[in-house]
Amino acid sequence: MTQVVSSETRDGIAVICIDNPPVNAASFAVRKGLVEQIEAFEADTLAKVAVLIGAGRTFVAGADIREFGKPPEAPILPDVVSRIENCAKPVVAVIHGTAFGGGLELALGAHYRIALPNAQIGLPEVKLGIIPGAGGTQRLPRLAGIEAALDIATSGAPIGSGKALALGIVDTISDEGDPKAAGLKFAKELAATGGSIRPTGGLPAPKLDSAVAERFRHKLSKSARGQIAPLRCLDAVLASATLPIEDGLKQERDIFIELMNSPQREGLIHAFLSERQVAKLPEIEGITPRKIAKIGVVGGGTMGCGIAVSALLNGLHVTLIERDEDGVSRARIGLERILGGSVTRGKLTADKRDAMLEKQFAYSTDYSALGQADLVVEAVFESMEVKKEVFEQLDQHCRPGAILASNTSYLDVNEIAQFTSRPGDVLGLHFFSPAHIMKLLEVVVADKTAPDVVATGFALAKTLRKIPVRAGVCDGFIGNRILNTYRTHADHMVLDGADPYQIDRALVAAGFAMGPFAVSDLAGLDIGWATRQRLAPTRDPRERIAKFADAMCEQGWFGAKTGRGFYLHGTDTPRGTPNPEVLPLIDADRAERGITPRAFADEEIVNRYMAAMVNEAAKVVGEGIALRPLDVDVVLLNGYGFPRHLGGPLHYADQIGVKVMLERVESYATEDAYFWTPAPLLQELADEGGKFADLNTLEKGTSHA
Ligand code: T1G
Repeated sequence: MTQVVSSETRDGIAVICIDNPPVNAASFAVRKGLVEQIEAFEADTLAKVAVLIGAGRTFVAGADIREFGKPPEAPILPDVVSRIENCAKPVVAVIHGTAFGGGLELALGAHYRIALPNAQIGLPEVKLGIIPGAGGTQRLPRLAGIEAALDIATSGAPIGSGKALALGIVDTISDEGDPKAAGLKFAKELAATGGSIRPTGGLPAPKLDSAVAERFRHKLSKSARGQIAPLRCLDAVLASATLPIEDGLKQERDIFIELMNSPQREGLIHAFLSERQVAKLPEIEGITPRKIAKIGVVGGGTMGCGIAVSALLNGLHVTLIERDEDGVSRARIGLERILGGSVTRGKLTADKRDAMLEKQFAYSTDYSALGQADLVVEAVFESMEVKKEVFEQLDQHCRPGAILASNTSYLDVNEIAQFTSRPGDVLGLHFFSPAHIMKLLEVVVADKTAPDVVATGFALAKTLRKIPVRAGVCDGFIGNRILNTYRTHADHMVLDGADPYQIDRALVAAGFAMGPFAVSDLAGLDIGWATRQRLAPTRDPRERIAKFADAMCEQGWFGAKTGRGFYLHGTDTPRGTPNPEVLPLIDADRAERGITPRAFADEEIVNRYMAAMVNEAAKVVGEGIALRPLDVDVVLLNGYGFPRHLGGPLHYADQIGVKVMLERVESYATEDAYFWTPAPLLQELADEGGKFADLNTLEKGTSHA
């Protein structure tokens, strides 16, 4: 068995190598091994300089997240970093891949740092609800200054090797190609010139500019939206300027431990691990996906263009089909607008865009152009008749083995599959708008979808750098089905007396990216209107459906795109200005129903909104539409602006307590028993004293349906 940390000394240089796949996380074994190897190096009179490298694709990506929540086992990381810093002979860290969090902190403990050109460094701890806990907030400002350290540590965003060099975080960028060669070359020169130790912690304290501190405090108090870690991180970094290093390190550790025990940390780690868990499905384990190099996209509207751009940017060949030449012209404009945006934002050079369009892209009005496609995504108008026409054409023109996917957001994929002679090759691929940016992809598995087609859906998501979540067939799949429920309840609260603006404010204060009415304005109020009309024929008479929203649509107010919705969207109207004509429409709806409006506290608004979401989410899991609670969490986090630090609706339900959630649902049910029918799974878990998290592990061949 290979040692997790090994060392090899030749010509006076000890190469200490961390080999803990996949990302060399600083687990207990790594920490212990590092201390042992540093001590051995110190004791070895033949070794003059030590080089610290990571095996495989990266240096150390951070502390081992899987150990969080367990009692820390000595040696803890801050002590390992100090041990390196206090080593009597020089230690050189060589960074390739990523040096994140504890990985960067280890490198800061070394006396010299070299980066390979591809290296990325960062302190992403705030994204996990904590702050750096092994000296990052004290040593980084001593090297790079307060402002740069604040930027890096409070945003959690990585920087590249060039910027790290400019900021003095690394000493040089090596073009040696591999970390060992780079380290040996640097160490030999160091040994030859008698280079000495250079502890980062011994550097003078950085200077504090109070204007910079205030700027960050102001920015973070706005952007943190309920998250504790970014502001606590600011406190820790600022302390580097005023406290001696030992006291600064102690304060950092105290804040770190406080945050490590916070529910926000649990929520953010749940989000991180769940986003990696969603693609692990027993159903596709060991199944080889089909090869995807050429894709077709049918429909050049917003969705089709977004999907085409996502595929192009990730190296696929794309043929886009439109109905006629006018359609092609519109698609061309749409596609070029999106790509133009990528060029403006510096994500793509104009040359690359031109080459991509020339070599990877084609338009056609003729389905026979899809003859060689490996997979086709249909993104046309949401009507079963239109889908039928398209899928019959695809069945006729696509080669055997090609995968036929629908981007429908709610239609029955089983029915769509029946329009072809090959239902095994059909699945839903539900992208979110804008499709070249949004990470979520619902992979909708119909009754007859073949396992290797499911596997290909997941493989395609990886190619497109998206987060795939398996969904079963039902109206709205996972996300839109749950959205439809909590959005309906937001309307109920308005009917009963809350105003839409209070609801939006309360939910933003709770950490949501946007409130439901602001979201509707952006998405287009006509979408909800169409859904209500579509569902009307099958609607149960007990269902409460607000009329004020229909009345708004009847006035032609579809939200942002028409300049008017719940809010006004004129170019010179301040953002978030309520449309003054909405409240009278709401009053009229209430009057017609004989409702005397009552006041809602913000807390009640949030509790009800969450309960509606959790209850429907529990139905979605109970019916097997989502495989596990974590799949629902990932969908709501990545497609619907659910606050990340709350971990997703079902993680949140566990935190509040399943019993409490059920009690809330039951108490609301006394006013509307139809809407608040408790989910059987919620009931079951509450009866058994269980948690949603208990259902997150799947055995092969099982489902919770
Ligand atoms: N600990 C344990 N496992 C980790 C890990 C970590 N830090 N980072 C990644 N993994 C696992 C991940 O779960 C997945 O496992 C596999 O590695 C590949 O990851 C004291 C407290 C490094 C850029 O926040 O940003 O240091 O699913 O699919 O796209 O101050 O992972 O295969 O079983 O994401 O190539 C700070 C988090 C920790 C880094 C690689 N560090 N990781 O991305 O692959 S806190 C981080 C990442 C800390 C100290 C503190 C990315 C990556 P599996 P992947 P990738």
